[in-house]
Amino acid sequence: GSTVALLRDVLRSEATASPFLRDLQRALAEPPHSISPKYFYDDAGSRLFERICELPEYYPTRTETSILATHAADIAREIGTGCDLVEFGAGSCTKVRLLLRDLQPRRFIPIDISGAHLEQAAAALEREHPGLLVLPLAGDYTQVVHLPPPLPGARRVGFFPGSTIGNFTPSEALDFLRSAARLLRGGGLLLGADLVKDPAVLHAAYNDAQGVTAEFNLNLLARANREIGTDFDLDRFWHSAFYNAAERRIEMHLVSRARQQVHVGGRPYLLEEGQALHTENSYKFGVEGLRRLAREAGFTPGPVWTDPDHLFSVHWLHA
Ligand code: AVJ
Repeated sequence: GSTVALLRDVLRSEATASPFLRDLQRALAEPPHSISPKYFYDDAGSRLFERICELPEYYPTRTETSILATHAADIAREIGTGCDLVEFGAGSCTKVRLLLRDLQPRRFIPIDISGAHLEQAAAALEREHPGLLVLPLAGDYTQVVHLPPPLPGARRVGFFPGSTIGNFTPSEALDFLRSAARLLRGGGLLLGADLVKDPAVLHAAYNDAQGVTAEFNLNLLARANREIGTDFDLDRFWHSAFYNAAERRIEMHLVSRARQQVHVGGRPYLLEEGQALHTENSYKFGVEGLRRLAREAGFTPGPVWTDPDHLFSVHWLHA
């Protein structure tokens, strides 16, 4: 009996050693029923996100890409060549490619939570740019980042595109920017931020006709089934995304279609019909509001680049 009990305890503590399991249990057990969007990005989720970036309704990627392509020379003139470049949440390293020719960094350190995806992207980048030192770091940049010491004489420059800053609450964004300012002291941060706009445009971007965003959202449950042995029936949840104007954010939720029981880490959880698991916030910004936030975090805001329709903004912030 006691051997079995001991074994059960070991298995349980091993099971709860998974942060995903722990966070999912917490989200189901008590309000606020919310979980970090970082759990979207396993390999399947990273691939789904790449498909989102190509959707006709999802304007941010296309718009930021055109801003970076149009102003690369200008941006490089502000930043200066020869920096030690660090990207937070680099994914497939697509956007940085637009800057490399003009920026000529001495080294590129992409950080991403999706390790296998990152390794491939880093290897491809090194093949395309012989002479560029690429040092991929697999990990969660919302936790403490341990960077190698900066190259002698090179300023550290951060790159945080995609408006991923919008995934943080305002106070988390301030914390993140504060630590970034500390990490990048003497250099700066090139930051992409999505702008407040017509709610209909926002709504369409997170409710695409092909249902890729829905699949991306539901992948959180599929991933839980694959990795931590949960028993979610994906057909019993629907994708909800709407603009919360008061908070200036898109919210994504997974809503239970019926009263149902699910098992997470061996424990049962009862979900009511209509009960929502909040999976993501995507805050939208005003140019001035973002500069104010950056200043509060210890940066000195420099130039801002936008597109003609003012959909998206790219900020150079001196650290
Ligand atoms: C990667 C956080 C910038 O908020 O627009 C896309 C993620 N979620 N569609 C965003 C996302 C749904 C995206 N970020």
